[in-house]
Amino acid sequence: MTLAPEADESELRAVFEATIERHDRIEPRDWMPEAYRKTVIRQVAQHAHSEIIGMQPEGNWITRAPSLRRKAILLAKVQDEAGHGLYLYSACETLGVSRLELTEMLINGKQKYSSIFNYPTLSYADVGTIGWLVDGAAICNQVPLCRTSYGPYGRSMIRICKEESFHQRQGYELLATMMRGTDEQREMVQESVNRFWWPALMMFGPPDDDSPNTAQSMAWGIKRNTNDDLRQRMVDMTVPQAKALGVTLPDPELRWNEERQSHDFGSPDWDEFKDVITGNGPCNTQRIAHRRRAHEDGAWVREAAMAFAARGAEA
Ligand code: FAQ
Repeated sequence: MTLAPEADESELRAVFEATIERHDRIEPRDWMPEAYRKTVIRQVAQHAHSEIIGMQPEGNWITRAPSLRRKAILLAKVQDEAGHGLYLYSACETLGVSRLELTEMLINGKQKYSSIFNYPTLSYADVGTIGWLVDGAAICNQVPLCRTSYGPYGRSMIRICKEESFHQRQGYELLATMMRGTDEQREMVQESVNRFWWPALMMFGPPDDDSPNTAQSMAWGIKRNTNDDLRQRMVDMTVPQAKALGVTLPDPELRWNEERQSHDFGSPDWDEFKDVITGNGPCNTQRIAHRRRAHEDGAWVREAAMAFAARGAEA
């Protein structure tokens, strides 16, 4: 519906609410409440930062990949994550904030990125585990986001999810290959899964009754599921895959619940989660220092590109 330019705020709000009610999209030039704009910027920026910081743990292994084939796969995957970050920064820019401002908020600690990327990658099995569990969690969380209410975010999710599915398959394939190898390789996989299982479940955010943003974000259609719903979906999806791989998920409370037709499982260490998201995880300092250094080292490229564009505009 098109409104006259003099439409007052209550009319604009009614159009916004009707759009949300119909599960339709809010587009960049539509009127939206300031709090909606802020929430989408917060979530999309955090998502973009995660993709960019998320290149570091796996990037750590590119020069030490065990074969040319594994190196080519890993390089392509890490480049995909960079692409995801860039689509998401572009989606965020449609809300009136620049990529430079977003990057500065990341390196100044004013915006978050996913807790998972503050854990170290200690063996090549971690490359497989990240693909299987971290990309697996990302897919569970992001497939519903293809229907998020903010148009540019939902559309960017469609391609990102296709690529994340491929990433998950390559992680699973790497682990399956190692599980068919030597005892030492099988131990490397199990040790890696032991370290990543709980942090992967933390990716879905705090429990619903401790999640300040979920209710409003669901009402606005920004989020389509709660944190606990998606965590449950991840556990139910992963248990049969773990069985097929031959690895044990490190949770003594994990069991099938016939009545709920779902798995019961233990609780992640939420104190550890809080430490990690407040900057005190094992690799927070290193990750931000690395990103800051890359940003500073790239200053001359940005300056040269701006000067070139300005010269083009004068001509
Ligand atoms: N890490 O009220 P809620 C990937 C914060 S996938 C850090 O529940 P919300 C692909 C939250 O921001 C990973 N912080 O918040 C890849 C809030 O703090 P704030 C990225 C977290 O937003 C794979 C506070 O806690 N995916 O990168 C986390 O409603 C492999 C309270 O929480 C996305 O970002 C956390 N895990 O729900 C790349 C998906 N959880 O901002 C490389 C989109 C919560 O008020 C390699 N995001 N917090 O200061 C979302 O779906 C949501 O934002 C949630 C959090 C579910 C993450």
